[in-house]
Amino acid sequence: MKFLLPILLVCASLSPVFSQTNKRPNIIFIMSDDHAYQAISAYDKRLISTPNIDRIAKNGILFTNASVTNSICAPSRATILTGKHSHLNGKVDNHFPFDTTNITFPQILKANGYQTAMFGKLHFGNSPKGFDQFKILPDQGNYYNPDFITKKEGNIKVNGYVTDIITDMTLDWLKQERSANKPFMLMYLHKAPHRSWLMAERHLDEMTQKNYPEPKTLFDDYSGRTAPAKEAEMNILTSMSWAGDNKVYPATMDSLKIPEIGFDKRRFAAEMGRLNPSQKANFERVYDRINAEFKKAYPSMTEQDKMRWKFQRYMQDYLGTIRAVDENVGRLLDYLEANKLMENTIIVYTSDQGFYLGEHGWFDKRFIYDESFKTPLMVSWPKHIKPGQKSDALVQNLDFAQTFLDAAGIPAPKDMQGQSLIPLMTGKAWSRDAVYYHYYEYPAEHMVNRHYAIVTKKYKLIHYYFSADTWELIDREKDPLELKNVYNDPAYASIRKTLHRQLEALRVKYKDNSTISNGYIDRFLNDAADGKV
Ligand code: SGN
Ligand code: CA
Repeated sequence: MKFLLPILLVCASLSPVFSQTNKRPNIIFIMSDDHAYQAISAYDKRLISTPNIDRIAKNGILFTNASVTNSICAPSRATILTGKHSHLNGKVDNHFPFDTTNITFPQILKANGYQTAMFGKLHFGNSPKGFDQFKILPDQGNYYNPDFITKKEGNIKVNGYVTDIITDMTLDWLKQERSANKPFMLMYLHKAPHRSWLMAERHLDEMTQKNYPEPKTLFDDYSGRTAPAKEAEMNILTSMSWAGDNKVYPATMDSLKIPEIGFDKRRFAAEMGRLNPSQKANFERVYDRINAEFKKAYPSMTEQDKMRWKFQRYMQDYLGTIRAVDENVGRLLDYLEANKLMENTIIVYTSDQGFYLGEHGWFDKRFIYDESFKTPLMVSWPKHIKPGQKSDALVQNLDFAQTFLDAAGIPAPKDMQGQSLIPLMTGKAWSRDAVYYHYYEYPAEHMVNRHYAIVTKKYKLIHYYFSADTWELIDREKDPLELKNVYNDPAYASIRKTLHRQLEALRVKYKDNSTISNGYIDRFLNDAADGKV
């Protein structure tokens, strides 16, 4: 054996399978929840500086036209894992569990020798398949002292701040559980910056003192588009809650006779109820001051002033949560650098969708207008992707599964619907003229009507259906703020015709022939009757 071992090792190193195994890259998929690209300095420096997230773009490629197929949490995650549009993987909305008979890319990687782990938010209503290890938040999860569902220890509660905890779990896994003999695929999935925007205690003082530039369309009156934009319940002034979101104390609301929006006070109480006494004292120190200032200012505020005040409060808290995401991404990158794990690791930073930061007067997502249709995406892989690149290619969350399988040298199942981004990222031929979008979750919170659409670099052709039946055509070059529907403008007659033809072709290509999908409405009404929604 003493003599045999070196021979075996030499033979093994010459065997193509072994050497290929050795070269297979690690994959680290970092995804935040509701992280708008406007809130990443690699895209836009006006709101916040995110030096650590930006490191990934500097080391690799930044996509300026990345988008999702259905701008809402669990459906986006299902599309990422399956490489299929919502109508085929079945996860059209947030309400019902993911169908675990779907084949996901982590299952395929694991079966092909990858070590796999997931930490953070999944939001599927069930546990992920294909993972050697996972610790996931139940449902949306909580910012403070969160519970986790774990593969090996059952349900646990961890004290502290969620973004730090998810990172600790991720680093612990890299240090203690990662096998040196296998490539790994790690999903590091933040809850932040999802609503209700509770930042880490250490950022409270700094982040609640700032003032932010307003977007040009903060006071959009929705007159240039068809009915769904106006009907949506996403306007900061009229739908963002005073207590639950903006942290106006219920007692302050009572003293000023401010009516509740939604389950305003109950949501606030639920959030604060999770804090331990020292966390609570820290929040109160800061929010006492804000409440005192607000009490003085409120009586003379116009409706416009209220909108402006709520926008600033929203930005302080939302961006506050991103400070911890950026710091923690930095901790992970530092560890990878220090342990020589950068070179052959594909690192992705993205979000499950974009988010409105006051554009069109909105918060939340769901619509196909740019800020929520597009999503941040940057990828580094030093051995293969030249640093400092920018791409405006029409890439989507639909493409991840095939990209990762391609990088690992594994053929993708024929029924996956995306396109590997490896050729595009490594300077080879890649093309796509248009992408397809379909949003379903209606009637539901925020009341964004169902719609499907085709998007090219120049245009969007959108069909709102269900409670509306309207078409919109947006000229992305002439109208980048997306304020004007030109569907009925005779100057666009021939473009409209072409886009209709292309949209029908895309629906055939992606096998989407339904508008009312998958019994959603019946399930929704049943749940509503049972008081579940
Ligand atoms: C919660 C939020 C909504 C948000 C959905 C979906 N309301 O219900 O504002 O749109 O999640 O978000 S809250 O009052 O509970 O905060 S997603 O990212 O999971 O799709
Ligand atoms: Ca989300």
